[in-house]
Amino acid sequence: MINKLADSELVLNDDGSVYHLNLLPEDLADKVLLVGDPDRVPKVSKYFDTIDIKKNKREFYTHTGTLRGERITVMSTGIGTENIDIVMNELDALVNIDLKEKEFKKEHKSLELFRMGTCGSVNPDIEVNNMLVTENVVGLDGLLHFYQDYKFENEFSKNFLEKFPYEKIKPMLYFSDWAEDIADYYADAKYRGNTATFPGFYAPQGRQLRLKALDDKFLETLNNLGVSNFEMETSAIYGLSKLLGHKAITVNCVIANRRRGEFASDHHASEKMMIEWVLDRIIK
Ligand code: R1P
Ligand code: URA
Repeated sequence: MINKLADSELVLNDDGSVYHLNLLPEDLADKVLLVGDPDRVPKVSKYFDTIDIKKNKREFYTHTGTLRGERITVMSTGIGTENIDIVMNELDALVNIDLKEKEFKKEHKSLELFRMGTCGSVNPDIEVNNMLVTENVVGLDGLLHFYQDYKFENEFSKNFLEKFPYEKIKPMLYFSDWAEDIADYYADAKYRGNTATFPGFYAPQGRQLRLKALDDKFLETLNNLGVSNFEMETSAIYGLSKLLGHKAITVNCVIANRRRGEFASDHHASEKMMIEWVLDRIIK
């Protein structure tokens, strides 16, 4: 493996910060909350005791400070796994690459990553305004096909791959390797489930406005294969965390029940409830 990275591969800004996140190593805490919506960042950091760093570029907004005395970062990722590709690689570079020398550090550092997002349930019994922790994730987005593979199998993934009927979509399955620690943080989440991550919000998630989706029975088919909810980031977070040696766990607030056609009546209130719920649990 080449150790010294070329300027075109590890791109830095003039101040030495990583290209898209616009952060220096000292701007980042070891505990990082990942949220999709940039507007959610101040809604989270307003609970911090102090906010010491505020930086942004494009859709990536970062606030770092302390909460109950512990250092913590909240960062927006925008929508989708292609943004997570950037977030995960640049977060990892901040802790595991010497940015001045452009060389890999000898000691590996593992970050603790907490995605806090919103999702739609495809199990009619999973009700809106509740927290759902992702144990297994099915990536239907394709990002991880571009990385070296790793073999992961459990009962859920074997059954899913055996029965998945859509030939042109190539699923990749991952799981939270933090499963044993989930109990430490999120033991009282109402739901634990298997999430599917998609490269879009409409037809990829079976929504049909003026365009027809792949299959009218898409939601039922995936639910019958054990999928509980749909969103747009977790496969890349779990897959790249596994490959890069970080720990990640996703909690999504269910804001849509797709099978019953319901949407949370006040999704700002749902978001606030989720933020308070997560912050109370990840830093006690
Ligand atoms: C779609 O509206 C967005 O909401 C969900 C999806 O994953 C996608 O990013 O997550 P966030 O609420 O974190 O943005
Ligand atoms: N986010 C998604 O990606 N899908 C939903 O249905 C709701 C939130």
